[in-house]
Parts: sequence; structure tokens; C-alpha cells
Amino acid sequence: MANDASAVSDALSPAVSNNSLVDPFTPPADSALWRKNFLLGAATASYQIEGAVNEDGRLPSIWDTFSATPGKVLAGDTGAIACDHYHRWEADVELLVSLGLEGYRLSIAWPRVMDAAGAPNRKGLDFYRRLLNRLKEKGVTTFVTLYHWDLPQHLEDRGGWLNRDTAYRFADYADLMSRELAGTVDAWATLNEPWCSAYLGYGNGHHAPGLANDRFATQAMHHLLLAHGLAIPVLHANDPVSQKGIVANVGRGTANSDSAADQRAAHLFEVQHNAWILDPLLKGAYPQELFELWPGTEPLVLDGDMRIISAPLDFLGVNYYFRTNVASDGAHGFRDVPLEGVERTQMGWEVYPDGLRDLLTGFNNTYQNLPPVYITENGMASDDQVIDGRVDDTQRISFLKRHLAAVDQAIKAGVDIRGYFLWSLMDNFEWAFGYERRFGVVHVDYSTQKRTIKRSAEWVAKFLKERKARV
Ligand code: IFM
Repeated sequence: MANDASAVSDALSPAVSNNSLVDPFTPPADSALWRKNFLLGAATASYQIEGAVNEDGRLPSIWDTFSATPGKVLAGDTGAIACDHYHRWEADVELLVSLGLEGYRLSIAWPRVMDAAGAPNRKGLDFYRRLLNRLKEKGVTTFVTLYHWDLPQHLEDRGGWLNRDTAYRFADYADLMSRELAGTVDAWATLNEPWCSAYLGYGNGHHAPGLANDRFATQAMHHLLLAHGLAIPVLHANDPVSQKGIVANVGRGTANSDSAADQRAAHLFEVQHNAWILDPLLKGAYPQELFELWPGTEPLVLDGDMRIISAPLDFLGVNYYFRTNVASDGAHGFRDVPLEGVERTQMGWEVYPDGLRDLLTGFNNTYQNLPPVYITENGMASDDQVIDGRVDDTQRISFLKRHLAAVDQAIKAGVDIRGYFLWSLMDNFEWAFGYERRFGVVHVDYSTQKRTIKRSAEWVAKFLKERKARV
């Protein structure tokens, strides 16, 4: 199937729409999913799709360095070409518009738009300007993440997120971007998933820059959050009408037994994954339980930092994928106890939609000042193959339906949720797993760059069409 608008109407042939596996999603009549102002979109990120890593003055990022290091990424894959979106962006915009997606969440590659002295790289900036202008022309709501993990390598060479100065360099970058791109962006997110940047990048070394030290992880986390807090007023000053927020990955932890020790383990899991980010943002303090559990891991926090970090947010982006079942591990807090016989994805992650609902309602109870929420990522990987021109990803359709239903339940329980972005628009570079894991609703053949709309994308398009007809 070609990546043009007509492909979608072809894809919605009666033969397909009659199949029970792709039946129209019909949420109840009172569902928030029918509301006009509930935004439904798709997300991607710069390093995962753009390619063109040496073009138009782009500087190396930590992911170029990391993925070029033998043994760090499955099959030695790198983002050098990825989905070649840097060259194919016009067709990709047509594709997402043809699916009827109302919102698009993308990220800017910091090393593409700023040189090592902090001066703008006009060619890189023009790429995003053209892309965002086109999206606006097409009526697509734009969510732009400033940092989705591709730190310029020259900043890592000076300590990266372990160096407090990186937070100030990030504020400079946010300043440049919001001065240049104001008017084309509906919502700015400062960071994507600071927990992953800190823990996978500096705590266990599974991600770039590949360092492994508990104390590094907490210090990197503090500097990431400081960077976020420094950027928020800058974004407000330069682009007052857009929304400003941050995107956090959140994890549901459930206890392996009713024992008090396992219940506490589940609580600690969620403190470590969720409160670690949400408390400083929304309460202006780190959860002390963590540092009591793991003495010596407190980050160095200077006077005034927590006030900067807890700057008011217009929205909170929530990324949710799976739950983790845990048991007590004594002095270590908790350990994973994988459940047997549950549904899993290609990543091995459990499919657990209730976790999304439970986390959202829990946050709403815990944080009186919880800002409006967007689900900024939710989706699954499957080993999708093109057979006779089609990709039959029925598990993904079911996954999306069940998670949308969980979002609806959370809204009914009183959580102010304004939208949902599926991850991802297209298959892409899945970090340490390279190209093997496929998260897209559009299949990418990496040898030809041919895009093929999967059945999940057909389903999304069909649902959005029905929704448009109703609202
Ligand atoms: O692909 C990633 C994305 O970059 C960040 N959130 C999780 C996704 C799936 O692992």
C-alpha cells in the first residue's frame, strides 16, 4: 500500500471493516472519547525516525555514539537512516492526515538546531519550521517535545546530565526554539520520560550515554528536572499562548501477595517510578522514602531548585505501557516477580489496561493540583510482517481499544484527561532493541522505506471518521 491519502480509503474496504477483529470501536454514548475537544493523535521522536544524522549541520548526539558502540544495540542498529523521515516528512504528514489523526506529537533534535556555541543552525531549524507549518495548514494539533533523549554529544563530553550546567544550556535551547517556532506549536513538552534518561542512561547503562551508577542516576534526574523548571518560564515568555508541560513515564506496581511486605514493595515501586518525578513537579519535594531506602543516593539540591522545578504546568503528559508485579526484597525494596500466563507484547511487557486507569485515578487523589492530563504515549510492539500487502496486527487493535476504554473510565472517575496519542505513528528505532521491535500503526520496510498501513491504522482511521461524523 502506498503512503498516500487514497491508501486509507482503499484500506477501509467492506471486506476489512466487516471483520470482527477490526469492528468499529463503539464507546458508550456518554463516553468522553466522542467529545470534540478530546484529542486523538499519534507520537514519534526525532532520533527514532529522522535519520540524516550527518546532514545540514546536525551535530552528533549521545545516541549516535552509543549505537555505534558494539554490543549496545541489538543487531548493531543505529538511527543513521531510521525511517528517513528527514527526507520523507511531506509524505509522512500526508499519511497521518489521511488517517484522520487530529494531533501529532514529535520531538526536536537538539543537535540539529543549535551548534556547540549555542548559535542557531538555520538549516535544522527550517526543517522543523516547514514540518510544523505544514501540520498547522492541515489542521493538526502539534505537541512538540524539546528533549526526547538525543543530547548533543559535546554536552555529554562535559558531563551531560551529571553537570548542572546542562540544565542551563537546555534553558538556552528552549529559549531559541520558542523564539523561532512560536505560533507553530500548540503544546511544548520540555522532557520526555526523565526517569528513563536518568535510570537507563546513567543508572544501569542500558541507554545512552551508558553509565551505571545509582548516585549518577539521581543526580541526572535532579538536573533533568531543573532543566525542565528553568525552561518553563522561558517558554511562557516567548510563546504565551501555547501550553507547557512535561511527559513522564509511569509504572503500575502490584503486590505479589497480600503480605504487608509485598504491599510495601508495590508502594515503593510506584514511589520510585512515579512519585520520584511527580512529587517534585507537583509538591516541590522529593519523596524521602527513597533516600531512606537507598542511603547515599540523595542528589545535590541547591537552595531554590525545588521552587524552580515545581513551576505550574498547563498539562502533564503520561506515558503508560505495562505493569510490574513485585515482591519484597528486604533491604533492596522490591524485586520483579513476572506473572505466568498473562498476555504479553513483543517487548515481553504485560498488557494491563486497568493499570492506566488505576494510576490516573490515584494521581488525581494524591495531587490536588494535578494539571490536565494527556496520554502522550501508549501502544505495543508486535512482530508485524507484511503478507500479501497487509499487516494483520489484531493484538494492537485490541490493545488500543482496551486502553482507550481505561482512559474513559478514568475520565468518568473525575480525572481531567484531554487527549490520547498512540505510540507510534510508524515502526521506528526502538533504542537498545533497534529495529526488531515494531510499535507503529504503519509498517516500515527499512530496506525500501515503503510504508504500509497496518490493520490497526485502518481501525484508528475508521474510529476517527465515525467520531468526526458524530461530533
Ligand atoms: O519508543 C519509546 C519512546 O521513545 C519512549 N517511550 C517508550 C517507547 C517504547 O519503548
